[in-house]
Amino acid sequence: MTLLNFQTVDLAPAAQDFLGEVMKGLSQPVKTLAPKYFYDDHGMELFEKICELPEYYVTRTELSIMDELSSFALPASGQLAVIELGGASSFKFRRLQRSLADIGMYIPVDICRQALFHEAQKLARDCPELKVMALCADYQQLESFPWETYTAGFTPVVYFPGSTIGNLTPSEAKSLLKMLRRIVGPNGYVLLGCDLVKPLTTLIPAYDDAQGVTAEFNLNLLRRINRELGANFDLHQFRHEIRYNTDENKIEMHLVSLASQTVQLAGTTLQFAKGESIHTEDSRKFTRQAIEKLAAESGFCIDQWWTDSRDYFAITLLGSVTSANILSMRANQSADSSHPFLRRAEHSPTSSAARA
Ligand code: AVI
Repeated sequence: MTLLNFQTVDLAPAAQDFLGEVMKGLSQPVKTLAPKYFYDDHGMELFEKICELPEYYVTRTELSIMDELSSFALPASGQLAVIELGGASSFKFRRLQRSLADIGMYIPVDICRQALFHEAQKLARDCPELKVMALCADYQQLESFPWETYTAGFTPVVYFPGSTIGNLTPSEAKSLLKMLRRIVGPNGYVLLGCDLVKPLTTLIPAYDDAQGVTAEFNLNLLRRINRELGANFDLHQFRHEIRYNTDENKIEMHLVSLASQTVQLAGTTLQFAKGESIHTEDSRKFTRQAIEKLAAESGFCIDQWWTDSRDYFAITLLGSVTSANILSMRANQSADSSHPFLRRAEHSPTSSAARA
């Protein structure tokens, strides 16, 4: 059956240079591997398990904030076009639909073509009133995409949940937000999930759980390199390790070599000293000031900020810095109740503006 509300656009993103990036990362004095390579099929399954772990508060808390909002509207004219980065699973968008009023169009963006198109089609079938356009593209391709052609008449809102922004370096995060500012224009928004700084007694177990699922997720990267690139990593000779970098407020994931050993990869012999680590991921934790700074450097300001009762996670609505919203924010400081962004937010006891 043809769905009139569904279309796909395939920008055919270039295949990633897995071998080149692995070789480069493992040839440096401090060995690294890029976290984007965690997500093969097994890695995705493991990540889903992580999201359900008792120690991993991130997903549960983000969803609870969204549910608490119950219903909120943006001060936008017309319907919203929600553009979700990493939208191969429509799970979070379906929750967002329950809270955010007036969504007329949904554009999930991902490089995983098959999962993206399949999920988006299911959503279009379930929501006949919603226009769904699945866009297979990498982030670099988004800048030159003719957004106006597809979203004319809608207010664009980029949705970037899960604190995935925390897995980027500060300069990557800033470049991404600057690009998003250009995409959404002066009247659009970014709805950003950010994990917040919190005590280590909560943070460390979230990345080093009792069942060892996160350890398996980390080690699976070596398994993937063995399978796809023909390397011979012995997974028993590496250990998952978590470090907290207090200067940069970030959890670091490492794979530490348990012995002095060599590994063969594409005709090259890689040396590992006993105790040497491969740095596989950073997961940055934010303060409100850090997000404000990042937003300001990218041409945004915080229009709204919602957290949970423990201040573990924040959902942040970033709007363009325009004279109109600066005036509106000033007015908000003197008269909360008249603020347009709080039309529905007073339902949320933890909306910081509502608390102020
Ligand atoms: C995807 N990302 C937000 C996760 C995080 O918490 O940084 C990835 C993750 N790594 C280990 N556990 C979860």
